[in-house]
Amino acid sequence: AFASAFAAVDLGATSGRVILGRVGPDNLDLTEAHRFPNTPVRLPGGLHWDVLALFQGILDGLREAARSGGVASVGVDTWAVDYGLLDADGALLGHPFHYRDTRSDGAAERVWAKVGREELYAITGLQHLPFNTVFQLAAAAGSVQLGAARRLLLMPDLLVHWLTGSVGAEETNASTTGLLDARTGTWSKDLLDRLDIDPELLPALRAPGDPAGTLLPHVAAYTGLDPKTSVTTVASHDTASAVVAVPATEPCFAYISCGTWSLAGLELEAPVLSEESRAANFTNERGIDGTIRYLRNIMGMWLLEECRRTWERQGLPTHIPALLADAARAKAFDSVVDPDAPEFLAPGDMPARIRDYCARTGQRVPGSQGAVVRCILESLALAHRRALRQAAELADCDVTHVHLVGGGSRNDLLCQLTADATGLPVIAGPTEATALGNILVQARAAGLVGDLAAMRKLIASTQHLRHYTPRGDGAAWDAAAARIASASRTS
Ligand code: LRH
Repeated sequence: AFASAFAAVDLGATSGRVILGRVGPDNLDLTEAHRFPNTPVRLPGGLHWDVLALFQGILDGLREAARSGGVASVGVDTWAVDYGLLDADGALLGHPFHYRDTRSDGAAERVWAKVGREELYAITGLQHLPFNTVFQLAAAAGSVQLGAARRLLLMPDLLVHWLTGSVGAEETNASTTGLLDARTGTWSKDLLDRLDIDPELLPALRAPGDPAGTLLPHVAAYTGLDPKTSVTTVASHDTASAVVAVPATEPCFAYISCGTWSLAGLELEAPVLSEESRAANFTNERGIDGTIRYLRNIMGMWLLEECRRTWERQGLPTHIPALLADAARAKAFDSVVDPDAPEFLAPGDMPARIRDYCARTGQRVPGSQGAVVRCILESLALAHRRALRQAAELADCDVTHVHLVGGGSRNDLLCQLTADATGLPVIAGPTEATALGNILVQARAAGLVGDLAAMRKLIASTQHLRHYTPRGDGAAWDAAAARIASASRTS
């Protein structure tokens, strides 16, 4: 018997979902109430999120959830770094920018002129990504909108604000802004001051598990949910929620949260802020209960998603299972790319960019779609290997196996190649890690589950997991790793 149902609102880069989770002492069961597309919109001023369509999708999803029975509470997670600005009347100023918009190109240099690159890392512990909130704000400096802004709300906080009227900054996601002090976990007054960012813009922090208010009357009326339904702060950075749901039962484990991005790393008790860590571009983002997500962003399934969109425009086959079957049959180690090369970040003709990369680095140019997909998956497996080995070394941790969670864990070939490349057993699943983490934090706030270890035990005992053993072709992977190292030097 299930005790209560919790609604997880989980927005990803390509779709949003409202998922119902029923949590009991020995069961944890998910059903998808509603799924809706997340289609970014290009305007003359840049690439934006269609935040009104997203909010409407959430309302429709909550209405579906209400139809299927009682909802104890609601939690919201999305991707990191992006935000909306509110004016003095509380109105949204313009449309939130997509992190893949190019307006922050070159903004980092302006920030580093005020706070050096090394010092910025020593304070925030954040990996360098050109779209970190701190750089987006530098790109917006002097704009009419930023001038009129009284509040900055990160995406999940904005959506929670529209559901409840409450204002706050959830701390796992705040840790991706580049404005939080990694040691104290609070907004860095020193940074805000030196970067001329009005501290009043940033709301008070709140922690996963904190109450975030109840539904506004018009939200309750539209969805049919009880107006007293609470919204609970969850780990609103999707990756932080996914890490909650890693079914690890041992202290030192590696994880890869694999979706549009691959986030590969470790869970630590304290940040690693060394110069070596900065040079290797590892991040110290915050997890729940004071944990540190020590990881690096890898371009992830974005490469395949973007190839698929290109092929669709070109009238070529786009059925993913068929493409993966072609890739499984394609020749191994024909060509590899560095998935994190800057040219792969923005939307565009990804197959052409991959071919250009291979040609430029003197490798065989993948011809067929299957060859392109094979190149992507081997390149990701190599990047997983690189990130996990470096993380283990920098954090001085003995990794014995890898948990691969998220949508990418459905990709059999990627899981096997990751086991092969890392030389470690891979435990794949759950695919719905983010929604599960969102739901478990709500269930804990309701007193239904215990600490992080207990949550993970519940995941391990209730969710379907698959095991992959390395096939022992280590020498071939070593050679491929050496090849990509020299290719990225020449590219
Ligand atoms: C994954 C993710 C990742 C961030 C990126 C912007 O969805 O949240 O952790 O770096 O999106």
